[in-house]
Amino acid sequence: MVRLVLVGPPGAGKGTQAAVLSEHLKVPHISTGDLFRANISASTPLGQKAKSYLDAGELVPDEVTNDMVRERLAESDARCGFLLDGYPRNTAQADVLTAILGEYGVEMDAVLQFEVPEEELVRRMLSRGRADDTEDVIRRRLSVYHSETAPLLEYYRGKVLTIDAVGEVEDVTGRALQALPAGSE
Ligand code: B4P
Repeated sequence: MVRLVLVGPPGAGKGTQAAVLSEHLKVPHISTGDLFRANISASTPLGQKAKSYLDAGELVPDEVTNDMVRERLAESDARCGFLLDGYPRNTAQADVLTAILGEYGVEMDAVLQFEVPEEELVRRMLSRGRADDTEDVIRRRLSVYHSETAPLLEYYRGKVLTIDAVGEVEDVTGRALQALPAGSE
């Protein structure tokens, strides 16, 4: 049983690694980006609130995101661990996550930080070509990462495991699994 947060700039491969790691570690993969995109595709009220923010590369307002995560973490499969991909994205969200986990009497085990040089991030996102992968929006998302999300590394000081995320997907997975605390699998 392990409770992990994945942090990294847009395009670092959080979603890619989270999918593989959740299989290895047998915990659910909870991606706020995927939850927003599913709600946008289904035109739910939540999706309608989130769409303009994703389109602009801005963070969706914290109250919308926090409520969505609180509901997801209340599901029974999250009782035995989880892998949070893309949440928290700022220190205010991290405070809410700490409070939610406190209600269950648990805390995060570790934060995996994926490091990739900026030119490689841009190359990956442009070749992926998602709706929010245009040059202007990518630039905005990178800037939001540096100002809003990078401070989480200080917030979670002592729990951060830094992974070199350049190279083949399976090599990055191997590095992440090796870095995890004993007993995570
Ligand atoms: P996310 O969905 O979290 O997306 P991301 O950061 O762009 O991508 P990720 O790092 O997961 O990269 P991926 O594996 O796909 O966020 C999108 C938007 O949602 C945000 O801008 C924001 O608006 C909103 N949002 C999400 N969470 C939020 C929150 N908590 N609060 C507020 N708003 C929130 O990989 C990228 C590409 O690289 C892929 O094409 C992949 O195939 C490729 N790749 C992966 N690993 C590779 C490797 N080792 N080598 C080469 N290519 C690789």
